[in-house]
Amino acid sequence: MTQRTLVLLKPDAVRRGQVGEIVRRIEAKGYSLVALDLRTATPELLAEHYAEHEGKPFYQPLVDFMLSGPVVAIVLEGERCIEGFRSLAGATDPTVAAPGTIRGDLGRDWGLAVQQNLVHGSDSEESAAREIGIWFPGL
Ligand code: RTP
Ligand code: MG
Repeated sequence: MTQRTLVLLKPDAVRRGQVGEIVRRIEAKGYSLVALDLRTATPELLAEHYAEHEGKPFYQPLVDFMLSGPVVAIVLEGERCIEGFRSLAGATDPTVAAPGTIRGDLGRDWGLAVQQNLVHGSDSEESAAREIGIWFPGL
């Protein structure tokens, strides 16, 4: 089942020079890049993207973090790539993310680690369609 998913390389990934390493892992897995763009998010765009988290204690810090620098927005295509990319990314918290995963290998374990976890990946077909529409309208 060929799918598309929305991946974000968060501001910590860009700041720390990990974009190439993360894209390398995505390509090594065999997923195709359908779109890739370095851009600065806006509060409006993030309010849509993170609508499900509105009202949670980590919401505003998360939005502030996502506005702290450019992100790389990517659309991937590949066989079961929604679940597959989340597997590549590893658990949300880099402290417990398995070695071999992006967050487990490259994530930092101190400070706001659960927020600064390098990548986002859509979590379902429905989220992927919604998020691709937000970041790449018309794709
Ligand atoms: P993502 O959406 O970024 O792919 O990550 P996820 O599904 O693994 O995590 P999710 O629960 O959707 O949370 C979205 C992002 O919010 C930040 N977060 N902070 N307790 C906390 O401080 C907390 N929990 C989540 C992380 O940046 C997480 O990726
Ligand atoms: Mg999520």
